[in-house]
Amino acid sequence: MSNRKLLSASSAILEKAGELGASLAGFAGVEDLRSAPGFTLAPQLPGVDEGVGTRDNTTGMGPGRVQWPENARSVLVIGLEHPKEKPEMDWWFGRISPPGNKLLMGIIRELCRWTLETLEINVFHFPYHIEKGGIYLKDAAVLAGLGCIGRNNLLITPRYGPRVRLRAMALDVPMPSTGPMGFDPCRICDDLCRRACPRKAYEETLYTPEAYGQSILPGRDGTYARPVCGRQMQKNIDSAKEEKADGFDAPVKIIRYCRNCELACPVGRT
Ligand code: B12
Repeated sequence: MSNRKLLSASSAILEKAGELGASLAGFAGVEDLRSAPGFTLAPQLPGVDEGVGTRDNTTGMGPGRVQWPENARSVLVIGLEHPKEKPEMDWWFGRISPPGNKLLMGIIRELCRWTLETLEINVFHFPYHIEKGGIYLKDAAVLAGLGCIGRNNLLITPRYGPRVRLRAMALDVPMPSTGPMGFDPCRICDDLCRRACPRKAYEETLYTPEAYGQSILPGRDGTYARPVCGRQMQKNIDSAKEEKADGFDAPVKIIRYCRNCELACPVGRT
């Protein structure tokens, strides 16, 4: 495909993503992602495939390793705003995926169908979990220009702050990257996110350049303790109560995962 055709396909896909309801969208290159910090660190992390939210590995890859679809050249990442005023977008209803994630899945499903039919570009809908064939979505979003990684270890976007959820698809053509962007709101903030953590997950520098051979680390400087955060999420599961909910005949356990580090972030608050 010529560069001109790629550029016009790229604009058409980004526009379609917006029409379908994505709050943000952008492209990143697969080669850049292969060497991005999350992709290189995860396989080195002890217990990366255990704990809250992990699934059985069906890729046959080692823990934390990504199984790239054959021929994937670029990735489209989309973000959907999860505002504080709509907390239910983020809730798990028993084992049923949160409403916000269902919306994201629907958008990518439709984008995949449309891209293949209209532009004749082969696509692949990434699942959420790495161990099921997914990718590290925050790194992909940064390289696609959606925002930066903040000191809370989340993607911070200029418009919505960290209050977005992500999903992605692969394309077998090299769409030009739409990022990264020069944006760093944490420089002028007093660590409101880190101070809001109920578990003090940002007090210990668990990951260092010496131990992991890279300087870009969780929470930027390695000061985000993933196992500690995971314990808070397990507590959220254990304390979930059965409640009546719209669309369910019988009461269902509603899991509300902690969001303190994202809700405390002032970026994008109107
Ligand atoms: C496993 C997982 C968890 C685990 C472990 C979290 C972790 N970050 O390690 C647990 C269960 C604890 C968890 C908790 C949460 N999660 Co979670 N989680 C995931 C999952 C499935 C993979 C994340 C992962 O393992 N990354 C690999 C590790 C090694 O890297 P990392 O911790 O992200 O650190 C890297 C980056 O910071 C990067 N980095 C740092 N600076 C820079 C700079 C540049 C330029 C670049 C390119 C990269 C970069 O380098 C680090 C590696 O060295 C993703 C979905 C997905 N498929 O990506 C969601 C995801 C990251 N989680 C998400 C959310 C919202 C949460 C929670 C707020 C809980 C909630 N209410 O849903 C907390 C917040 C935790 C936090 N502050 O990071 C969202 C984040 C959205 C956003 N705005 O960023 C995601 C993307 C899912 C989604 N629905 O969209 N999560």
